[in-house]
Amino acid sequence: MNSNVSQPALIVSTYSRRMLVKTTDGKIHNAKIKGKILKPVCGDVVEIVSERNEPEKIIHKIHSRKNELTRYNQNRKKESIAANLSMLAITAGNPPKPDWFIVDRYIGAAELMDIKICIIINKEDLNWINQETKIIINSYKEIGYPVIACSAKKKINLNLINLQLKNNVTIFVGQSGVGKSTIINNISCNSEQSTQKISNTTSMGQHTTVNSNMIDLPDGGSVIDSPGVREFIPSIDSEKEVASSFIEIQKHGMHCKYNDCLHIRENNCEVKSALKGKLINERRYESYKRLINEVKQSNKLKY
Ligand SMILES: Nc1nc2c(ncn2[C@@H]2O[C@H](COP(=O)(O)OP(=O)(O)OP(=O)(O)O)[C@@H](O)[C@H]2O)c(=O)[nH]1
Ligand SMILES: [Mg+2]
Ligand SMILES: [Zn+2]
Repeated sequence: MNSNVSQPALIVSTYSRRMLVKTTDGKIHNAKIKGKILKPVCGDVVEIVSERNEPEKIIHKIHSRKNELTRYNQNRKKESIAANLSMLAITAGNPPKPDWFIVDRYIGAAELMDIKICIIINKEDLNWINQETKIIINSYKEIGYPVIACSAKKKINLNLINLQLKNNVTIFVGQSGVGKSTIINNISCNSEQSTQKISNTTSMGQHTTVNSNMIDLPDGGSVIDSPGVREFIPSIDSEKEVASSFIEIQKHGMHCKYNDCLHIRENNCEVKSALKGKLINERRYESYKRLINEVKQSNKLKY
């Protein structure tokens, strides 16, 4: 490559400000970011240049994003986790004990981004899927979300996951330890990309993922492995956003008496009627109320 010519590349791995990028010829390069303002994430298309005698490429521009998954960091600033996605694979497993509120939040984030959702219930081999869990799984199916129960360890139903992921750009999210990396390692081809990860010396635990990596799938499409720390929950900002992130509540809410009905204390609320008629799942409605309250509280702190 002529040293000063800019060319597009895809961000395939990030660890702090160190990056791996893939150029259109399929080659992977180390890259660093020019200046302090740009914050590229996995899935970003960027512009890179080479500098004379420098092995690393320089990232100097990020192309506009189709969408991005965001969260609040410790300083309550919104930051991007990944960009240009078409699917969120929300993973649960036991251990750790599933937190369905986190699952609902992720579903909400995907709905707000208008991307596909796949719910993955892993570690089936440990026989943790009891009656209560089955009812929760069914409630997601009833809303229309695909749910796949699988075992990454015993390689059960991984073909069903592959079918969902085909030709999509998917990020795996969920609590730490649910098996996101194990699933991804079992469904992705052992490409140069998946083996060439940025090495990290500050690893927090045995296998815990600390960086984001994008890996190609054998049948087309790619997956992003992300760290699953508990605080890695997506950002949802306003009560209106909460309402649109629970699609079954939004659907019934369209017929409420008041346009700005939040379906909590209002009269003539169709969501409340649907709840009584068991057309809306009680647990999901509780998640909805909890998220409304959280958003209210955090907005109070902002002002
Ligand atoms: N029994 C059983 N164990 C599994 C299964 N999938 C993953 N595990 C184990 O669960 C542990 C955590 O798996 P990881 O794939 O590292 O989990 P993760 O979601 O990537 O975790 P973070 O990177 O910390 O977010 C490992 O010890 C895996 O071997 C499964 O299907 N069954
Ligand atoms: Mg991991
Ligand atoms: Zn209402």
